[in-house]
Amino acid sequence: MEWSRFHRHKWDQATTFAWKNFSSAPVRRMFSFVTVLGRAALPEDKLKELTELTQEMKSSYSAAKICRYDPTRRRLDNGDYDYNADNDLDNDIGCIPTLSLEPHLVQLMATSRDPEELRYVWRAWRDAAGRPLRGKYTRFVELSNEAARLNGFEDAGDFWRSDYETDDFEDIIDGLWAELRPLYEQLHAYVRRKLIEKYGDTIVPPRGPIPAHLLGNMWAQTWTHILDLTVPYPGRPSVDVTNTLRRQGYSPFDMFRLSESFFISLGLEPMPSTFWQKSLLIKPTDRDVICHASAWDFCNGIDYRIKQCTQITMEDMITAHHEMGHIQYDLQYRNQPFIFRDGANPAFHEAVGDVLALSAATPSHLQEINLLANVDESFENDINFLFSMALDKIAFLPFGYLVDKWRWEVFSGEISESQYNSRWWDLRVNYQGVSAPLLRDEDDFDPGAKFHIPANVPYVRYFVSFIVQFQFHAELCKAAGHSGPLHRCNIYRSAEAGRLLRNVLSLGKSRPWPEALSVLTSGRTNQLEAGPILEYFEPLMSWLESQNKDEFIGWQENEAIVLGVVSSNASVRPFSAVIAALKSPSRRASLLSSTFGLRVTDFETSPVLWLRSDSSKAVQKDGMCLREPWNVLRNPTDFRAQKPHTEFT
Ligand code: KAF
Ligand code: ZN
Repeated sequence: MEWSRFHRHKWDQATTFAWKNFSSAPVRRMFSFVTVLGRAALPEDKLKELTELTQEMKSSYSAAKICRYDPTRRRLDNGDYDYNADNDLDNDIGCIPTLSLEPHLVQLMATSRDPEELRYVWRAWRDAAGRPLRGKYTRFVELSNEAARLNGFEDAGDFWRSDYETDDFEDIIDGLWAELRPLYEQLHAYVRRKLIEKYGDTIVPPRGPIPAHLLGNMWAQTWTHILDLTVPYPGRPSVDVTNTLRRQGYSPFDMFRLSESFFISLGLEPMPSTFWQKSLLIKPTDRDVICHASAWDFCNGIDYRIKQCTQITMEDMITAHHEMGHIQYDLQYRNQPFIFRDGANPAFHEAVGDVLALSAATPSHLQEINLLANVDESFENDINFLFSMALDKIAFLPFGYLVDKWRWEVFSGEISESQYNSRWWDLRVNYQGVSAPLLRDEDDFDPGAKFHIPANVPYVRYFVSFIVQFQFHAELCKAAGHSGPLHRCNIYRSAEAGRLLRNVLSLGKSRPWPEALSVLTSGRTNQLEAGPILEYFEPLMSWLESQNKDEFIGWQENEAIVLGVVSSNASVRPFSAVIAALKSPSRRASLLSSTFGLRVTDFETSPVLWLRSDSSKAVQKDGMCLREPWNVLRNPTDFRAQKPHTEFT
């Protein structure tokens, strides 16, 4: 609040100038930033409400805990876990929710290979963290939009996109995704096949989206934790050094020191002493803290801190580099005027640490720092390495895109409150090709179970970061004199690479980001380009294509047999109801994940009710199998016996 008052005061002063006519471009640029008030434009009472709302959402998310999985809990006849019984997730007698996201659920999702347990955890987390936020989020959207409009933007999404200082930002993003989608689809098809080998084709549909609980991550956003199930050439040294870190007795501090030493090797800044004194690198046991990693610049030139509930894993070692990248950027632009002490755009800020991690995670570097032994540069080892990088960098892309696609549409009103969850799942299915492992409806609020939604941190920055970091990597490798394939490059100890990186970072936000890219590329380009990330993964792309020769690429929505069709104009939007039965519960649920906002009850005993707006794809006659986007169930007679459910007409 105090900051808002101060900001408004500065704004009052700044707007008295006819700054658009100033001759100095940097000064005009400064004014263009100071004269945007953001949420401080709201009247005091609403500003207070919005601030408190954000705070409440964040604390609620961070305090969420769930109960341990109990495999003895009641099951249905078909062996499916009976989630509706006794509401036992909420009030199970004797159950005290003790498991928190970090570290328990992160680890569970990463290591459990029991689909029932995974599905329980997946659901329980969304019940605990997402659902309670739904009402608050609706109000939050209203207030955010109001603030954005007071600043002259169309809505809060428009305001967020203005960070990128370009009118065709959405087209740029769309174009990049179109270039990368074929690679994603190849990875998706290959991983799906491996998951079928593990879990069988009743859980994983051969031509459908992948159930979201099987990918080793709570949001299916990166898939590195299923490397053991998917590794192209098993029986070779694992590029995941988690066990080695533990064996060698690494502490969280050691991991950050290791990361720091990479920065120093490039001639960049060491962390100031206050960083080591004041950072919180281990989760405290006596209170709830916001565990999601973050990096803080106290803007006084001395105090910089990281907060991270660090576990001894390779993933957290990479995250340590990521967070330290934020601090390094802060340090590099600290001599800029206050208003320019920021990333060229938000994606640049997210990219810095990842750029170093691209080198730090190479087998040759891990070998150099004694975390990996005997990896020769064979084709098979290269593919194993590239594949593990793809489970991180390529698997992430559609998620990095869709989170804000959802929010932009929510802010613009294109997604109404009654569609929050169903539209979320439309995007999840369409972009990621993943499906909910069980029924979702509009009492759920699955977007809210991802940190950045309650914490109100824009997300497309990570999508852009994942692209631009490969542009950085390519240029720094060139500066370092690297020859050979891009994925083998390691810039460790290259003063030249360090100098180039420093030149870009020290600009802060003083110039528009295309100019920063121009500095990076010695004038070759000032645009975001997918070329370098595609070049990096080219050997893997060819390999995947050959592996997927007989594979169905892409995904159709799940398979169903239609038992009946009913229509209605009674609800807010006209819809058709398709009564369908699915072969397995998980398929039935993922099918329902793209419903249209009506609650479906009694779904355990009755055939599934599937709702679609009438504008969408064709619906067929009773008793027929749907074709696109669904295909024929292999054994439809299983379901013929079931009576169509028509009480919904
Ligand atoms: C990135 C890399 C690998 C995997 C996945 C990601 C995406 C994303 C995620 O879903 O986990 N990564 C993060 O959220 C890392 C945290 C952070 O460093 O980006 C952090 C997010 C945050 C936390 C609290 C308040 C605001 C933002 N960002 C920063 O700490 C930060 C951002 C800009 C400048 C300085 C620091
Ligand atoms: Zn970050």
